[in-house]
Amino acid sequence: MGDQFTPTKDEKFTFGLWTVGNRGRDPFGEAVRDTISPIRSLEKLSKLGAWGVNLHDNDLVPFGASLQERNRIVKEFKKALDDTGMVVPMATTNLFYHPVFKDGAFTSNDKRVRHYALQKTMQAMDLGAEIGAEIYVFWGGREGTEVDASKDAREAIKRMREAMNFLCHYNIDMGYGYKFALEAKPNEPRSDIYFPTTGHMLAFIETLDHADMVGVNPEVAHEQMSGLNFYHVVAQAIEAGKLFHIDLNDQKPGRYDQDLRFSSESIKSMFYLVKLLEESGYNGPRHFDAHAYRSEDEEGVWAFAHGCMRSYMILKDKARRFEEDPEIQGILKELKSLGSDSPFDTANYNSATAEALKAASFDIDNIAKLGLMYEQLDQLVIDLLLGIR
Ligand code: GLT
Ligand code: MN
Ligand code: MN
Repeated sequence: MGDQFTPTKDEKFTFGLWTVGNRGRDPFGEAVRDTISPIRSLEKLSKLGAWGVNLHDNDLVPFGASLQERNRIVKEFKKALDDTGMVVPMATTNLFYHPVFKDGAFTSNDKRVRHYALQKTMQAMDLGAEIGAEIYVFWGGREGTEVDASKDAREAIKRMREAMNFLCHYNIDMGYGYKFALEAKPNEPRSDIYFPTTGHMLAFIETLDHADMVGVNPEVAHEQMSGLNFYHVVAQAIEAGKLFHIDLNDQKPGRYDQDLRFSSESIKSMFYLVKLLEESGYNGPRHFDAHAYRSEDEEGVWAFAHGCMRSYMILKDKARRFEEDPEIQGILKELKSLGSDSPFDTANYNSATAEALKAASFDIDNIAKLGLMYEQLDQLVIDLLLGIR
């Protein structure tokens, strides 16, 4: 029996096939779970209340499959989508697994690799379009270096721009209408990855031929690996009109990319994130890019998937309570009205305002004495999150 936190398809929860399909392999040990087929994932996730799945080309069609094989797999998968009422809102390319990508894909020093990466991406875009994807993610996991002598970092940026421009043109040429979403990560599997944060991506996007077509896909773990405040990262992306997709998971500070169950660690940060997503009117998928602990069997995988969605639902409810809490709202109202009688209109510049502002006197010693009630406010949030409010 469900409760008020039981997910429904209206929430637009999605999982990468690679997430529930993660077999627990790590650099020190073999797989601990059997493969879960894409069709089984669709069935199980649909029953749990998810809206859809996302995939890399090779999560569905094995590397090197014949055309005939590919078409058979796609046909069966499309039937399973219909049967389960699931959708595929996002697709992406695996440009990191095969050894040919050991020095990057779009930024490789070998021009043939750069061109092969474009070919593989175009084919994967064709596949995504065939199964209804509208968002296309680019995660350049291998686009980096260990040896900076090997590549001028400015050249790598230019190569990435050339690839993105080419693929934007292909998107237009084919009439696919994809929105491209660039995903940053600071390191792992490379020692240093180019465009290490979402902020770097946002700056890069503005230099592209079709900047409008391109936004970001921030991932909780990746920004937290850099010690950044994920809520601030996403707020900037939203404010710029560039949040095209999001990778939800969790991460402990100072570790490798853990891809933990959503909100299993940074409860307070994830509260502000969910509150932001819900209040901003972000209408895209709530995508989980995480995986179950290596200790788990298949049951544990479904418990993990359920847990990601459940925590989101709980935090969404907490966000509603925050909005309805008279004490919290009372403090916020006071904070918003601080100094509201200051008579200058600085939203629109004119020289008269500038002159008047330069001549004005401010009672800064008195202003500085004012306590801001942040201690009280933060404790109210803690009370709320810990369930006694
Ligand atoms: C890979 C990576 C993720 C990316 C996926 C999309 S693949 O699992 O760790 O962060 O979002 O390419
Ligand atoms: Mn990701
Ligand atoms: Mn990750």
